Amino acid sequence: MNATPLVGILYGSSSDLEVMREASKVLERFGVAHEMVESSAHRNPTSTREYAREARARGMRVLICGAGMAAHLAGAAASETTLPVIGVPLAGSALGGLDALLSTAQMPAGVPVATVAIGTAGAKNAAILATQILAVSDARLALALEAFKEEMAEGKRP
Ligand code: RP5
Repeated sequence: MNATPLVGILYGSSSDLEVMREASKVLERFGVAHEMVESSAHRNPTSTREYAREARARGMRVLICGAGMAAHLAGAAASETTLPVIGVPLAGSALGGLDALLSTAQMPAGVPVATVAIGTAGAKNAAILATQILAVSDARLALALEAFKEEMAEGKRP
């Protein structure tokens, strides 16, 4: 997608890419311009901070952050931006993603991260939620979301 990205999908490692691609597929379905960037909160703290700091000025409206294990990525991004941040906890560790779920959701007051389910369902829901946030001020997306709900009612799964 070549348009200015409205949604930035950050993920912490190449090992997260397969699951986070599910978020990208959903955004493609809704025609939401986005980009995917690998940046770890722990291994690349400077580039993660800069990405979050510059996102609003670049025209982005929502960030989706997927990470596993200690999963500091969404919280680190949220601490550097006023954009809404959606966190996707990823499995793969000995704890099956429970570590990432708690690390992503348990933010202190003042720095919210909207946390979705662990893994693929969460990645898809993060993209749907991002689309819903954009649809607050976008009638085309609101209509597309209504059609999406009708499809689900008829049995189609996202
Ligand atoms: C996290 O550690 C990443 O988001 C990934 O889910 C997990 C493991 O990373 P790798 O060791 O596979 O690069 O930072």
